[in-house]
Amino acid sequence: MLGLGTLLLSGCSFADWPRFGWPAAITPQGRAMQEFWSASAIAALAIGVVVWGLMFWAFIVYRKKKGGPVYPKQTKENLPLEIAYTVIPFVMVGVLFFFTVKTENYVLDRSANPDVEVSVTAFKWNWDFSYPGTRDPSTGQEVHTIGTSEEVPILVVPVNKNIEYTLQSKDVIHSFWTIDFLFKRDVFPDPGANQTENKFQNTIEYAGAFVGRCAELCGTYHSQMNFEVRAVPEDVYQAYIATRQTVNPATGLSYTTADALTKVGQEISSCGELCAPLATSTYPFTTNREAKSASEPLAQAGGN
Ligand SMILES: [Cu+2]
Repeated sequence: MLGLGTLLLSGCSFADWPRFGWPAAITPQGRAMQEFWSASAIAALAIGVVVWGLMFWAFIVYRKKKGGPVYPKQTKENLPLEIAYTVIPFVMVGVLFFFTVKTENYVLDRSANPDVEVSVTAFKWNWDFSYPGTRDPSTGQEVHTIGTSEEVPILVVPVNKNIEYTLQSKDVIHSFWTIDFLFKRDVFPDPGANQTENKFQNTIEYAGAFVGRCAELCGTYHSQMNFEVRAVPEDVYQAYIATRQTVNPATGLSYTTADALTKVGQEISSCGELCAPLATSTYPFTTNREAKSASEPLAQAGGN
């Protein structure tokens, strides 16, 4: 316990400590939760060692001895002991509560001026991602990426930027869960009228494709509400957003998500897999409710 206290006081980072099953974090928010988890597990183990020690000490010292009495000495009441075993757990709960609130406040903290704002609209049964402040020349509205049964929607965001997600639903309650964020938030219809907290922020520190799911049972095709968060370098993100706001000469319409990613991938060759036109972390699931086997990626299922 003394060693643990010294560690806590020295401000040593628990990020490098054993994670005890906690997944690796890709955001500072996820890491804060991991540090709390690691520290809690280590503290619990330290207390466990003390408890096990006391147990085995009692087993050995007070074991039945040859020639001893049939019953050990009968005692009742031990006020100091009773106070100790009431106060100590109370202090432990207090410490856990303090660090829970501290971590939660950090994870839910929002800056007044996020670097990037994205709007997430859930509907039965897919996602509509849009970028406030942008303009799609074909529709005159914000740039949208809307998922379909054939195409998983991709939310393209930059790495190392503070991103604000604003969530709303068009119908029932859904839940926006990007697994690697280690964070999910229910998506309510009409958040204003329902007085639900529908914004959160984070910073993604690693480029990559991260799978997302709907985590609130929302009806028949709930399981098909998969999406992808594509965290890309800043220059790729800027090129992507710029491209989405221009007209694709090949179609006469504004660039779609897939076409824009393809174009940016050609312009910025280092983008590689991060500019793949379609989701790489998941794939569209079969909408056939009669299907007797799980969905498989199209390539594995023998092409389209
Ligand atoms: Cu849903």
